[in-house]
Amino acid sequence: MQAGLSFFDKKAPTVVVRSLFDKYDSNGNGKLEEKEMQTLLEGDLGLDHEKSWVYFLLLDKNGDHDISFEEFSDWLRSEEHFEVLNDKEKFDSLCKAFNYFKTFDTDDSDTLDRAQFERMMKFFGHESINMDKAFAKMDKDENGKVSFWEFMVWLQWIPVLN
Ligand SMILES: [Ca+2]
Ligand SMILES: [Ca+2]
Ligand SMILES: [Ca+2]
Repeated sequence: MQAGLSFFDKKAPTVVVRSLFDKYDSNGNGKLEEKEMQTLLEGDLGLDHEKSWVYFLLLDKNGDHDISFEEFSDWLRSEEHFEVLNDKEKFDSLCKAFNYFKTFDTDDSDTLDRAQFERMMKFFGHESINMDKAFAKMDKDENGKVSFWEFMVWLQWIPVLN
């Protein structure tokens, strides 16, 4: 993990971010899928498989199971420096949140649709709120589903990248 930290830099020029992205995009399709991110997170940064998977979903802001260049760039420039991964307490919170999230993700898509969202909100005690408004607020990119990242932004248990 030590070596990897050097490429986190808020001011990293786009060309540097791009060359890193291209390096891991081994099939050259312009996005980093799970396997390619495993090379980075597990192979080069030394995360174990569980951490790598939860972290992958946290980086996948729109929840489509690919890391786009934009998502990759947001991450590298966030200066988050694996804070969540290196802090056991924070990572435990992340895992706990992930378990909640998956409880309501009944179709195992790693995103919550409108109905799943409503069940989740009721579980958290938000019975009488305007569900449409609340959904629109949590679904930051307005793609009709709540990603794990959007959920974590709402939950505010730990600081997550924006
Ligand atoms: Ca790829
Ligand atoms: Ca994505
Ligand atoms: Ca969304």
